[in-house]
Amino acid sequence: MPQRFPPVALIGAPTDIGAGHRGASMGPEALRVAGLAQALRERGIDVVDRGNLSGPLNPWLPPVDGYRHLTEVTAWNRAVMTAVRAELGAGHLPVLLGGDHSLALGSITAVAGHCRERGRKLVVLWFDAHADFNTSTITPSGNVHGMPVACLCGYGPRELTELGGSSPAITPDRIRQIGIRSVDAGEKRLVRDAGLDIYDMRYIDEIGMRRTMEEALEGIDEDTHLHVSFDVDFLDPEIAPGVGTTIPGGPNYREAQLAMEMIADRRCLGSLDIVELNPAFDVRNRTAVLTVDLVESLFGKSTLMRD
Ligand code: B3U
Ligand code: MN
Ligand code: MN
Repeated sequence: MPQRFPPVALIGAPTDIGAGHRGASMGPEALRVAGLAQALRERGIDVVDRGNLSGPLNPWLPPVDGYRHLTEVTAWNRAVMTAVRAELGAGHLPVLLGGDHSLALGSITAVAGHCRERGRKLVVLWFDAHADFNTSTITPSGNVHGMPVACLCGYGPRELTELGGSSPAITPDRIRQIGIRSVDAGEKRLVRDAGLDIYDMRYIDEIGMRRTMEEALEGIDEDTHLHVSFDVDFLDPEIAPGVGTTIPGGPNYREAQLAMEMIADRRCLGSLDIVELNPAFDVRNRTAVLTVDLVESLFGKSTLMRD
């Protein structure tokens, strides 16, 4: 039996407010042009595209007290949180089209609140080349897209850690990070202290994507709300050049597909972020097209063949 998905709501957040390069603001449109809604509809899923949220422009200023654009980042995340909360409340599956990864703060804060209210278990799978666990004192850049996991776990400015009221939004044991291969020196220490569950590229090289995903998916069942936060720079830059910060040595096409397919098999995807796609660095929209392909697998494209 193919999985029945609730209606999917696409929410565009066209901003690069937390990033170190301009251009992720064009991500939502690139995903639409690559046919995201159509691809999901062809899978029999109801899709409603809510269009784009609005928020402040990127003033492109240097960091203040360790943060670039904190006021604007907060405004965007409030908008994202409100939109994601509304979709979850209506029984929909929100898909956030970023935008840079700082926006995961808003979406995961909303998801965590929803799970708390409903007494549901939450697991976040964080696909990324980076741990995104910096704070204002250890960040090399001040860019908030390098900080959302730390903020969600309570390390950060009150504007962001208390976005949803209570802090922290989640505890580190809710998060499993996959594909990590670029962690800053101070960030490494903090990640270790917080006890984050990290399946880095070394681990994937050694035991393979299949066993990595089996471990990352352990304990996840149909009663779990699974949130996937997919930073496109997780992928190897050979196949996905359209991101601001390419880090060599990422998963190839088959490994990425397998990861998505193994998630689909669990049948508990509850919400999704697609972030850091940067069309300014892309080649003929191929990274957006690849991302749509992977999202189709996440929604069970190849499961049919095995049922
Ligand atoms: N860790 C670095 C770089 C970075 C994090 N996330 C992205 N880049 N995309 C930083 O600036 O925090
Ligand atoms: Mn990221
Ligand atoms: Mn990243």
